[in-house]
Amino acid sequence: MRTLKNILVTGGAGFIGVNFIHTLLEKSLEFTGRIINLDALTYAGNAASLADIEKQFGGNPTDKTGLSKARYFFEHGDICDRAFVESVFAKYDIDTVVHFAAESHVDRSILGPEAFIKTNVMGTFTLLDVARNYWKNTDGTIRQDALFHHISTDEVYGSLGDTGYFTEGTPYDPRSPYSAGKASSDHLVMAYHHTYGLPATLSNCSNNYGPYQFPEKLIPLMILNMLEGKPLPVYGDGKNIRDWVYVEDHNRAVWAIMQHGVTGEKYNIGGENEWENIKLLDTLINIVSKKAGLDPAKVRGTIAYVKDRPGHDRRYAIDCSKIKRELGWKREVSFEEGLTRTVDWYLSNTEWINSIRSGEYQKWVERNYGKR
Ligand code: NAD
Ligand code: TDX
Repeated sequence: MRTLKNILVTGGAGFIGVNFIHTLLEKSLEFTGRIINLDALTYAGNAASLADIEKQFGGNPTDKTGLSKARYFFEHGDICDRAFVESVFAKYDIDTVVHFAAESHVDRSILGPEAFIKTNVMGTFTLLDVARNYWKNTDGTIRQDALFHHISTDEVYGSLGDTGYFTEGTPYDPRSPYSAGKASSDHLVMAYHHTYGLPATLSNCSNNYGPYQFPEKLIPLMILNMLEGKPLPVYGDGKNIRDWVYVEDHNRAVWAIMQHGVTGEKYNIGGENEWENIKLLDTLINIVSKKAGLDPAKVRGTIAYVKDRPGHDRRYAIDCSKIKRELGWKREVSFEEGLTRTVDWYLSNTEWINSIRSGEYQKWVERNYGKR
């Protein structure tokens, strides 16, 4: 088992990163080290999601009394900014990177691909190169007790027909600017492993859902639109299929890889839980209606079939037998349970939602950190 001390979490203010930090610090997954969250706070990052963590574990690294006990530090900045990333490695003596930071929404990548190439490709390159230099031994080799874990997606494998699954050996066939950028970053990670000996692992996960997800993605968007009586936009015929995994199950898999995964290996993570979008929406309508006292028939009446997403991948389905077999991971949260927890979270976190939807939160970021 690896002993991880100073973990740099990139994108720790985003959906999966926030959940990762909560899980690691609050559920004591045999972790006693420090977390350094490096995040640019784009529209998708939210420092408020970690206010409780900041309070309980936070500290200022320059404050001598804070340094001894604090286990959580926030560094605002861009992964493309080499000098900044180098300074963070040196300041905290980083020995582990778990790289979540990315532009993550497919629809935005179609409207404006540039930010995706910058962050997902150039940002990943910058991090890899800084890690390679920082972890270099005097003889030019790279220390092997460090780790760079890269978070990727099942979308790099392309689109499936009615049958079959993505395995770790499935050739890459990305079809959106988002997945092309992620595929590119995956190749860079493996290239740094093979060429320079960088100790790296990689995971490709299916669609996540759970608390703190930005309400542009299918599940939170639909929950909030139902509560606000807005139309529920379904792309195309609604029969595209995604494999859904609860965010905590994904993060436990990431942690298992970080502790026990073999460097140079990639691991698929999935929920073994395929749903047509329209059937998922039907289930969600039942749960939300019951909890919020809405009439499900009326809510169903607000479903609006809209123009399809260009190049919309038809089906994703992950074969995750490798991580189950080799690292003993398995999904713990059923879809019913996970959806119920998610709906409960969106019903009780109105302040978080309102600050995002009203634009107040971005104004706060600009006041505190300046415009990006
Ligand atoms: P998200 O969009 O919710 O969060 C991304 C975070 O990265 C934000 O906090 C944002 O501020 C930060 N960020 C963006 N650009 C940055 C930059 N240049 N420098 C520093 N920080 C920057 O994304 P998410 O859903 O939490 O996804 C996290 C990772 O997991 C991504 O790499 C994504 O590709 C991958 N992934 C996501 C899913 C999913 O269903 N959400 C599934 C599989 C893999
Ligand atoms: O309004 C909508 N209507 C709709 O029908 C939205 C936002 C989505 N959809 C469809 C498109 C997809 O078939 O629902 C499905 C899920 O869409 P998204 O939530 O946008 O996710 P997806 O495109 O599948 O990508 C997600 O999973 C893989 C994440 O956003 C990626 O970051 C991750 O890599």
